[in-house]
Amino acid sequence: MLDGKKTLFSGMQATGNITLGNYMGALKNWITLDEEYQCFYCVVDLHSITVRQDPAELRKRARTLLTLYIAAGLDPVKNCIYYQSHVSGHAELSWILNCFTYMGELNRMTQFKDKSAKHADNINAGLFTYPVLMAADILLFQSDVVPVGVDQKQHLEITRDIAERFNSIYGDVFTIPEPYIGKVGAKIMSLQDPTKKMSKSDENINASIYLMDDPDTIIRKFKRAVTDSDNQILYNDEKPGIKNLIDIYSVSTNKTIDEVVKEFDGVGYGDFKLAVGESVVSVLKPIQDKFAQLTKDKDYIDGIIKDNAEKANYFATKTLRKVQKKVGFPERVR
Ligand code: ATP
Ligand code: LTN
Repeated sequence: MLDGKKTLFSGMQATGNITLGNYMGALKNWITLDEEYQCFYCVVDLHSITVRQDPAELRKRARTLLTLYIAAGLDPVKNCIYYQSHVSGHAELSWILNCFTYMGELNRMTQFKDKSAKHADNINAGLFTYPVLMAADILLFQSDVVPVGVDQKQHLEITRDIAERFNSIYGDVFTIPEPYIGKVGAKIMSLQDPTKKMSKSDENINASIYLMDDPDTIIRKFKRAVTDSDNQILYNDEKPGIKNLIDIYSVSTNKTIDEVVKEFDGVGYGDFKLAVGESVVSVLKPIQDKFAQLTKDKDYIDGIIKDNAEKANYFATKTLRKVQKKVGFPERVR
């Protein structure tokens, strides 16, 4: 709770080109929440360097991601959209929380296991303590709600555990956050291997739809999407490829799963894939147009970056000072 309104926090890494999975699992659910909540949406660039990055590329991607937040419909006046690296409280609180997190807890994190298998040559300490930084992001703003895709549920659980542990020692310092996971679209799967989640770090570009893909590319990728061959459009786990396409169509058109299954009863896979592709084009085209328009206005985006970093810093400092006092750091002399 901040200034009498419930608080919401979420973030994305600028580690690659943002995908339809990121959009449907996270970003789409962020729009329209600003009436009810005080919203903070961060580009988590500190998290990004847990995997080696090209500096110029990271800077460019971070700006693209921040601009995409706005292009997708987040109003930057009502929502605080900023870079994590511009608010030093994230790193400072993260250090403190590291001292309240057990190695055993971090050892259980599946994302750490996955990422360290993928980057066996660079299993750095930051990758291991990544969830603590994420906990700091969330707790710094006394967040009540955190909208994420289902893959982040475990990180939310450890955040709650750390917050409860801290509160049990020092009193009610942190709000205990709840995850907010959308019903449909919480896990969009790869178009090339529907048993794996669509991921921006997938090397196969045909496995993911990127938010910046042009209409022809989108249609082509859907046409090539891996499915079974029994040509029946049914929603069940034995048909992961078709199930994924039904999910995508359902999110794109705001129709229920039952409505979609009925609509495509007796239709062949070719026509169904085309319809899914077209529905996604109609969702992404307006975002792409808005993005193109926003990138032309450098001063406008710069202004948002500056103003929102100040706003985020203000709230972050409030929590940080309270925590520093609780753990016993000396008061600042004014
Ligand atoms: P990476 O491939 O670099 O691990 P990622 O594509 O998993 O990245 P993140 O930046 O880790 O993306 O996630 C941003 C947000 O998007 C998170 O809330 C995450 O839960 C959500 N998300 C990521 N992939 C999917 C997906 N396939 N379906 C639904 N939500 C997703
Ligand atoms: N770990 C998340 C990104 C992330 C995040 C956060 C999400 C970092 N800090 C705080 C929600 C709240 C990911 O990999 N998707």
